[in-house]
Amino acid sequence: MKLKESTAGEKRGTAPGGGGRILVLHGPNLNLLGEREPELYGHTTLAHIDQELREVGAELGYSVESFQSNSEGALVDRIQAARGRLVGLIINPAAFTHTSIAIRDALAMLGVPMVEVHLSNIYRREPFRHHSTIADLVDGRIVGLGAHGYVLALRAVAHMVEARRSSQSS
Ligand code: CA2
Repeated sequence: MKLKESTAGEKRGTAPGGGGRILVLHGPNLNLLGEREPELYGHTTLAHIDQELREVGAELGYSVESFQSNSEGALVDRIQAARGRLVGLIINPAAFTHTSIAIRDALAMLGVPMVEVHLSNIYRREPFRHHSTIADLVDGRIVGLGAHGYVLALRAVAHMVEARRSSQSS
């Protein structure tokens, strides 16, 4: 009986006694953060952002896992692999924000709280950056606040996970 409970918990990304697993996805070129174009994207590296998210996640009781890829297919594969194994998701699809129906379709199957993050204020930039294929699918969006936007997104996802749990248990 005990074994069965922990297996089910692991599958949906809920460690025993913990808040669960939150996945952070970073799209193409974000691996270069802090190295190029700091005037647009800031000086913070992706490794630093991921480290901070793990630390804040641990304080909130969540395990935070990050994944970056320059490939649309790899991001879709990672989303599919996460089905049923996480409690929330944060995504900056980078350039795929404006083009990818494949990422949108994969995210639509998850059924967990999701927040879209952009480092820059995409609405102050070229018109082609104003459209996001996932804007209406995600629960919330944070744009233009730089690296701090990810921490805000993490807190928002944790808040939604907890609100969902308390409404399910009442
Ligand atoms: O503002 C954002 O977070 C973006 O998602 C960043 C994408 C851009 O295509 C979106 O329109 C808005 C670009 C990410 C490129 O990242 C770089 C990082 C360092 C140096 C060069 C590119």
